Amino acid sequence: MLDAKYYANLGLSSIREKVLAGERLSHDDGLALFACKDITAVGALALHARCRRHGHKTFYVVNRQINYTNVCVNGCTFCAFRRDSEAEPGAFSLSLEEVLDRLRAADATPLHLDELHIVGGCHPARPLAWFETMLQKVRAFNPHLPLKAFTAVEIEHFSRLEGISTLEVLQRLQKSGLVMMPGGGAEIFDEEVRRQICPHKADAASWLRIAGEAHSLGIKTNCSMLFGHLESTEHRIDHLCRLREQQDKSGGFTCFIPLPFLTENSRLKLPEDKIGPQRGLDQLRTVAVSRLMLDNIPHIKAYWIMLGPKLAPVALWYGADDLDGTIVEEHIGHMAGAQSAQGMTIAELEHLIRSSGFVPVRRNATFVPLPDAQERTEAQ
Ligand code: V47
Repeated sequence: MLDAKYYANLGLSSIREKVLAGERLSHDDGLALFACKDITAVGALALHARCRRHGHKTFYVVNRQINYTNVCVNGCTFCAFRRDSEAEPGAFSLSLEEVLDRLRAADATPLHLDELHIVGGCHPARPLAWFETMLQKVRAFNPHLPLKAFTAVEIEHFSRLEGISTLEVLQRLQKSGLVMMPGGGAEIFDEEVRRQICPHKADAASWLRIAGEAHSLGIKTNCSMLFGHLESTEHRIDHLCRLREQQDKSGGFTCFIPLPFLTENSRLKLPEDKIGPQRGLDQLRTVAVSRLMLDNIPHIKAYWIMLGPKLAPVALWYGADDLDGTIVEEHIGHMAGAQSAQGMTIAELEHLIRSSGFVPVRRNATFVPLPDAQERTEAQ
């Protein structure tokens, strides 16, 4: 499949050799992969790197997402989820009881959650103590449920609100049960693009510093990139290189999620050529290049909510090894026009993985593989 002559004709000989030898690709190699016309040649290299790490395993998690509020002080121009104040139509802020109700409802089904994923907007008036109590109550309800919550952006917001360091915020949340942080809020690190799409959000240096602080405390985190808006391929490669560099230093990134920008209800208006059906190819290529550039991050997620259930399984052949999970309720993508369902059952996820030619592996929030349902029953 990785025929030497074919790659030579594409001008990708040295990249092919590096991938086969497990060597690191350079910034310019990343650009060459974006410039290569034959997307299947790029995909085959990414598949090789994926299979070297994971074979044909594809991971999924039985999880529930809870967005506690969409009221946010950041005012990012791209974001269809956020509301500037409680008074705006469509604004919501869950009470502690409403958060717990969602958890109780999920627990009443046979799902047996292996991850609770909690994120929200940067609310102007919710103190850190509210979030500590929330984590403590969730932990009291189910001490075995891994809590994945708060992006680096929320951590910085709590630190500003409380006038304490981000490290102290992380220590307090960890004490209350935080074990893992989701990868959102990274958007695109380039300062100029960031100024246009999210000028008030934690900047690139802060986002990366907070990830490093979390890692130093033993809190694993994910990382992400929002792409397909104003950024160029250079900006994408720069973003991936900054994540790779941070990972060399602190080592706690578990999974990278390339998030294709969904354009509905956004104040950020894109030119026609950026929003057409050709974006599917760009999304697959970006998954593949991410796998090839991020040689030190074990997992690449094809997040089915944003990629859609048709493209996400194809992305498994382009370097991704994780689909995320059952989800149950999702707002961020759906308020931006995601056509996917709100959730998938375990059977649907496993069928999707098997029928795409892969082997499903159920995992928990920190990517520890779990015994499958049959093994669980037999062990009881
Ligand atoms: O931070 C916001 C992005 C992120 C849009 O860590 C958008 O396991 C596309 O980070 N179109 C939230 N993307 C989602 C996220 C995530 C999801 C699932 C799993 C994990 C994980 C993380 O979504 C935001 C932002 O980067 N986003 N608006 C949009 N219109």
